[in-house]
Amino acid sequence: MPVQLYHHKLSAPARVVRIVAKQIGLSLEEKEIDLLSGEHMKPEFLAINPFHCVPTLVHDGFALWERWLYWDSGTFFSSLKAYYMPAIPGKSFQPEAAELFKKNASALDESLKNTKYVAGDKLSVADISITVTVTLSTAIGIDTSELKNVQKWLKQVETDLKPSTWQTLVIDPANGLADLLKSMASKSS
Ligand SMILES: N[C@@H](CCC(=O)N[C@@H](CS)C(=O)NCC(=O)O)C(=O)O
Repeated sequence: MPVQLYHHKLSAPARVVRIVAKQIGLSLEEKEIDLLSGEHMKPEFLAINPFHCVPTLVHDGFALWERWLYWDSGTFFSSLKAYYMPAIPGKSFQPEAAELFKKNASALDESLKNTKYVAGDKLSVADISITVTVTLSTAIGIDTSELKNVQKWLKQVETDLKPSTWQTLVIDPANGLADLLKSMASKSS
């Protein structure tokens, strides 16, 4: 069964995969997704990749898009920073970035329907990275309590961490940063 690549010919990250495949001699069955007409938002593609982006590789029923640490750093935590960073020079929080963050959190929730941890059935660094992002968002006041799979997964990560780590390295510093940001943002209003 050939490796399938869902892509768009003008997509920069999708071209990276196509270039690497050529370099290593991997033949791909390329399937173009029409991003402009919204084909990536159709149920058929969402069933493959709930994050609806290209490039997406599929092999023998296994779908792979960006890895979780990359997603947290490039997409999820970035959307949280876009919400709160303007407060640091004393401006206000950016509500439209919070909306984007919540959309990303919903896609995470969708993915956690199928797996115990973000990357499968074992705790990984990606769970810890994404936990830090979600708990910081909660401390800052972005409500994701309705995301049941995310909440269940957070409880699991809390249980898995060594005693006291959750409080001292997850919750307390998140609240500390949130308090600082709120005081800076309020100075601007
Ligand atoms: N960090 C991702 C970015 C993927 C990405 O943003 N792809 C764009 C096309 S260049 C896309 O599919 N956008 C549609 C969407 O995200 O809904 C990666 O490198 O794979």
